[in-house]
Amino acid sequence: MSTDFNGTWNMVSNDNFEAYMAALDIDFPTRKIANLLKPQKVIEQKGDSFIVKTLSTFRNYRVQFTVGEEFEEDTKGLDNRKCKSLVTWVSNKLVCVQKGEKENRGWTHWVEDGDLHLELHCSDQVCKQVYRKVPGA
Ligand code: VL7
Repeated sequence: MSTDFNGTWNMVSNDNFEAYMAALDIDFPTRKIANLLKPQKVIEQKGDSFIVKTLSTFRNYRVQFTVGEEFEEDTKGLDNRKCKSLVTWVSNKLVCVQKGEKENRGWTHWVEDGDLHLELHCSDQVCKQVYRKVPGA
């Protein structure tokens, strides 16, 4: 049995997000707005099939994938790049490699003590986020 990521999760911490956005060439005013957000993750998982929605008052982002199947990702509304993305299980972590113009781009999700953890990396920057499950949602 792999980890169950299903649910609605609210952000409780967000470390180094601004530097991660700068690594993605996000402009200064957008970074200042985005850095104030407390996004929500809404995850729908059926086996190895996922829909991950990142929702905020400023912008929303949705990605759909199956573990082990490379897909074309268009980061529309974020840095607007195309990536060839692949998500795999590495023990109980969901590891995504986003191959494209930016080196060393990807993310890792896992559940620890009931919280959803996310590490986003690009070039030499790592952003660490934690989300708490919304009961009953
Ligand atoms: C998605 C944002 C910075 C642009 C707006 C910020 C809006 C809310 O890819 C992500 O998550 C994965 C793993 O859960 C699933 O897609 C992170 C947010 C990263 C990068 C770009 C700033 C403008 C934030 C959408």
